Amino acid sequence: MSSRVKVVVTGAAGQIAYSLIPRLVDGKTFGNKIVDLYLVEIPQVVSKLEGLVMELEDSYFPQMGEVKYTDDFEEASHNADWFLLVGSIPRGIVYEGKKIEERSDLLKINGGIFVSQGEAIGKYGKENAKILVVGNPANTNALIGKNAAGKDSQLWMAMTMLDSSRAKSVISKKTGSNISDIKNMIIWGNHSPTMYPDVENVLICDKAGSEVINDMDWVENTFLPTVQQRGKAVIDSRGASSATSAAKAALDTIIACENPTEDGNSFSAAVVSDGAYGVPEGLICGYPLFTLADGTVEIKRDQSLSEFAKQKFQISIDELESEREAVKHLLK
Ligand code: NAX
Repeated sequence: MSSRVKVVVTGAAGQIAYSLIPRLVDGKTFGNKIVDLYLVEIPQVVSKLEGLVMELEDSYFPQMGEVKYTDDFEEASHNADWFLLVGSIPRGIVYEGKKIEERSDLLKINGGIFVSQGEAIGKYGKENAKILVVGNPANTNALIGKNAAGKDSQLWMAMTMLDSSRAKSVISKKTGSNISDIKNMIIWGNHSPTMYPDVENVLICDKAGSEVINDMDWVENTFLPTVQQRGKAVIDSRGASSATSAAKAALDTIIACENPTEDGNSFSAAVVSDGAYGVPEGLICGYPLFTLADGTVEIKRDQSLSEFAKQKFQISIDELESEREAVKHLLK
């Protein structure tokens, strides 16, 4: 295995990136590999990255390799192992004279960005590059990017790890168990309020959630809405969206992909469907995943879904299909 890893991060001057970037080079996420960073921003703010690079240099990170920054994604993408696509145009800002409120507008604007980034990744990224899309709408941005890249050897993921960590936290409080005793926390579907956090297949101190939590009223009326609306609750309180927890989730996704998954466990991310669990092929859908010793990431295929779970999951699948329909002009 190579002792260097090259990581490209977009949205590098944003709030998630400020928590994320230092921890990419702290010797924990990539172990003892030297981490080369290529930070990308839009032209209007790229100069701010000079200050961030100064801070990184001043922080004493023995595993930090080369650090560069640019507003040219193509330049950054050459031979990269990992792409963390955090940058996107958020809801609520004024873009080309129009306030962006609707998810459909968000899909259109960000869609364009992900076509060009996807093409560059397909052309210049490593054959086995891994791509984690954080910028929203994450699943559909990943769908567009993967399509434009056109390279099946590269692994495109949309981040649902934060949803999974939020769900673990709620379950640990409900059951009085430590968060590390909660495993196989699956987020099915879209990273949006339609996601389905699976309280039946989750393992709590090695016991199935369906045995430990015997309270469908709590599941339906407390657990699901709390997890599904947690992002909004953070925004309502902080006046800004989740940043440090989102950064931690991105790091946890990398660690989960870089290390074999222990038996019985899985981690959450959305990847392309090959029809698994009845999801239409090609959608980027939240699944339980595991990593093999050779670094391959696969969908865990032996989970059973109750009628209740199937019904909830279907709502999210339908949403993913309608998002795909909205961006079909961007798909090859
Ligand atoms: P910020 O607005 O603080 O930062 C985003 C940065 O991206 C900005 O500096 C902007 O200039 C940059 N950017 C925009 N377009 C770019 C492009 N084409 N190339 C490079 N950089 C570009 O947002 P932040 O709070 O950091 O959130 C980033 C994204 O993560 C948002 O889309 C947000 O909705 C999404 N989130 C996703 C989560 C997930 O679990 N998947 C959770 C947290 C977060 O809500």
